[in-house]
Amino acid sequence: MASTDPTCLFCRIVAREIPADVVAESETALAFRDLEPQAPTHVLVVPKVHHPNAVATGAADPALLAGVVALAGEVAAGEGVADSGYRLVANTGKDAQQSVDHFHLHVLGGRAFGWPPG
Ligand code: D5M
Repeated sequence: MASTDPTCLFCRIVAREIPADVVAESETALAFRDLEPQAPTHVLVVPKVHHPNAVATGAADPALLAGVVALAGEVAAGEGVADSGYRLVANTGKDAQQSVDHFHLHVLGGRAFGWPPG
């Protein structure tokens, strides 16, 4: 059953208990600027209910995962990086250095990225 976690940083941002620079919102997802930007555009897109990662979100509610991706696309267009290209990143688990246990898509753009990622 989807819910919110009062101890979760991103649930608290969704609840507007912690301030964030919100750039877009849908019925099911919120987009706000990352506090530690790694690119000229660095926005996080999160579902408004708590799921620990992308796969768990999709397993519980495929439409919600699609909604997060759709809002990420709107953010990229709004930031003017849709044509030049951008990166969607979903760090998942310890080795990927996921630091917040609430699914978030990083929308990174405005510069060229290297591959493979570090
Ligand atoms: O990414 C978690 C990201 O969350 C990381 O890039 C910093 C960012 N962060 C942490 N606290 C905040 C607040 N309060 N507002 C905005 N952004 C924040 P991960 O993939 O889990 O490493």
